[in-house]
Amino acid sequence: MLQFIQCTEQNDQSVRDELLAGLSAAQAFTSPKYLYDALGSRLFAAICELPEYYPTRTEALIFNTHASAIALAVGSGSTLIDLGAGNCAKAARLFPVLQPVQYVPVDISVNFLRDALQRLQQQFPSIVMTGIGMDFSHELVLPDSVREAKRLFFYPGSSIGNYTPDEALLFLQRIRAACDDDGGLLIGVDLVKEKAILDAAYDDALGVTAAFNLNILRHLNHLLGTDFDVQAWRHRGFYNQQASRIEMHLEAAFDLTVRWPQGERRFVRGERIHTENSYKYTQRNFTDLLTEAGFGRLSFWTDPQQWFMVCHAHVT
Ligand code: AVI
Repeated sequence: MLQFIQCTEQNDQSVRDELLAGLSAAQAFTSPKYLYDALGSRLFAAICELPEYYPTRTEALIFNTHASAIALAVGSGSTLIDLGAGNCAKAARLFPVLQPVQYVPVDISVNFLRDALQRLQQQFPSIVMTGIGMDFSHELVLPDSVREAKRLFFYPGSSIGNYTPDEALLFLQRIRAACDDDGGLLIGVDLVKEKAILDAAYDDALGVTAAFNLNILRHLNHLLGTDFDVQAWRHRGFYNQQASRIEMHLEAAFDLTVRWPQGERRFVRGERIHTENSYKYTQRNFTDLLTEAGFGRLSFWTDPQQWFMVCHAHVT
């Protein structure tokens, strides 16, 4: 009943090429996926506990408040495919509501899933569980042991916001392509709101988000052999209203040079490395995105302040 499958893994050289291209670009950048080494994942879990970071608890409130309506829209007996499952906790809370027949957590490495899935299998012995290691930001071709009937893709936490809208469209189209006619998507989306609330959520008083952002430099030192000195960089996290997105950057506190085995990059004081975007949507523009990707028959649930939304979409 319990199976683990590791699909393609990005090799070390392609990781290095991708990262060094970003660090050497005129406007230096890194992909947000590198925020999540072991410590980064723990820091992100701590962010989710912060009073300023409303998305996690608001989404949980929506799932609790609207559980029966969500169950009705989704229907039972699905193949629940949990993208970026981590400790599988969010999906597991929904098992009694969604009653899936197969649970398929997907994360970058199958090893992240082992402990959680073994525990869950004991708790829910009648659900077939198939853990998959895959970088689903690149491809979404699932192994044959994942049932094709009634695939329900689950993508909570507003992770869709970490893609640009163009990338988000491609990603949703890939999900659409992985579904039969009875497939669907259950997704959490963060909504546009007052700038002060968004600024605080990504630049909290305790400095946990700062630590999360700065930790990428330690991760880069490990992956690339760079000599980033964390003390020389400052966290910047703010809402860019024109672009409807949070931007996270690391800013050089003074002129400095970063070196790695075959190269170096000079940064002047105030120069930044762009580490993450987190796009915020309106119900209207997210509807347009879903429609363009091939989804319809949409249902939306939100919290009383309309800060966050959960959406279910059928394929069309
Ligand atoms: C994972 N992702 C949805 C988080 C977000 O809100 O964009 C990552 C994060 N970055 C800073 N705080 C949280």
